[in-house]
Amino acid sequence: MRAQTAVSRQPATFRSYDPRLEPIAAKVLAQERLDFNDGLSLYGSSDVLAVGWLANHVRERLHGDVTYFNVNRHINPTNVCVAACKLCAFGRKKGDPAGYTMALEEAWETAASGYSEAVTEFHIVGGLHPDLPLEYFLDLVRGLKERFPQVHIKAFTMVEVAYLARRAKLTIEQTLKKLRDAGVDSMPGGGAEIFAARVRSIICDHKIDGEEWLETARLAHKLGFRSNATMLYGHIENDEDRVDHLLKLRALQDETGGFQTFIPLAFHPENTALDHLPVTTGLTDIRQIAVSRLLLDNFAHIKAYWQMLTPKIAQIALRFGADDLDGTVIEEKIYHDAGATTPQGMTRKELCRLITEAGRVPVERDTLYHAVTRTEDSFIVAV
Ligand code: V47
Repeated sequence: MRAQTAVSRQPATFRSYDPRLEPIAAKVLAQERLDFNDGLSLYGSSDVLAVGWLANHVRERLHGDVTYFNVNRHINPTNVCVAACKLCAFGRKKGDPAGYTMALEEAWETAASGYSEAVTEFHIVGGLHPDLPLEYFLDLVRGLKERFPQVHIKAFTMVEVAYLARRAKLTIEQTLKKLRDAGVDSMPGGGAEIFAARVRSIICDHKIDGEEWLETARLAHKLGFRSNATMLYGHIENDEDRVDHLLKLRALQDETGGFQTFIPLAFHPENTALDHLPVTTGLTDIRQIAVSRLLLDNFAHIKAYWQMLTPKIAQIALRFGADDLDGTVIEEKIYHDAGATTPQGMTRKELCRLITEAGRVPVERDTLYHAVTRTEDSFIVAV
């Protein structure tokens, strides 16, 4: 993909009042890999603009001004969940009146509503339901493929895959193959949270541990799935935990090359068991985008997920290392249950305006980052 003329590029000279950033800048400009201590210095520096300059340098080297978005719809088939993660405001115990589970027909109908925006991706995640068998999810995916054969199905986090495998008494590999045969095309990045065991045992004690998350992603990549990766920040983790998380993802990416996009997710405390924690600030969010871009030198894309960051911060992130805004995201639930005040969806036009006003060039993509060209009545050729 070629960027348009680089009228919006930054000046070529790095400057910082923080001497700790000088050796890091030298490495970044020479395209050398940053290490653990560099990561700590990037988190610790008060010169966030200089950190952002470096991240933007890498972003423009990789993508020029191109900024990706897609037209997607979220489907959350159930919020019933055996886990009781302190970080989560979405999950409900079985029997809770606020719990829901969609009948298959209902899930397919949900997929169809909003389809006029010519959705190219269904993003499907949900709770770890104690009774729904693997067959329910296979039927769900098969039914979607039958009805919407051209829509890419990005479904089930590594946590869900591991849980489905355990319940079906299958190996992870067998489960992944069944999901693939049913029509799952790729996998979203959720459930990674923070890999550090100390933090994980507090915020999401009931989930698979970090090693299992990474192993499930490894197996998925070996079977040919592409997936994303996330990191939940802004709760009880420290800078070491964040750097550790990013470097573990980088090491796996060196091995498999299967990750497409990294998405830092800011913790939203409202309605969670951690609601005494403050929400993240704008600079923390922006710095997280920048550090991710700099440490994850083998990830093609860094996503500023506007639903979580707010459109305003996500727009600024486009000049701090991010090259992707995610999508129209019709009907987001997980963040809105945790108090997000952003709209539950945005139109293509609104996304393009955010990108253009940041001096970038909007490119609609499909899930695998092929450019999407639309005809007059809105369907779609991926090239
Ligand atoms: O795994 C849950 C996080 C994730 C809260 O792959 C919370 O393209 C903040 O993974 N505050 C789900 N975060 C969302 C996700 C995602 C989003 C957009 C794009 C992609 C992609 C993936 O949301 C969960 C968890 O890490 N989460 N509760 C909360 N209270």
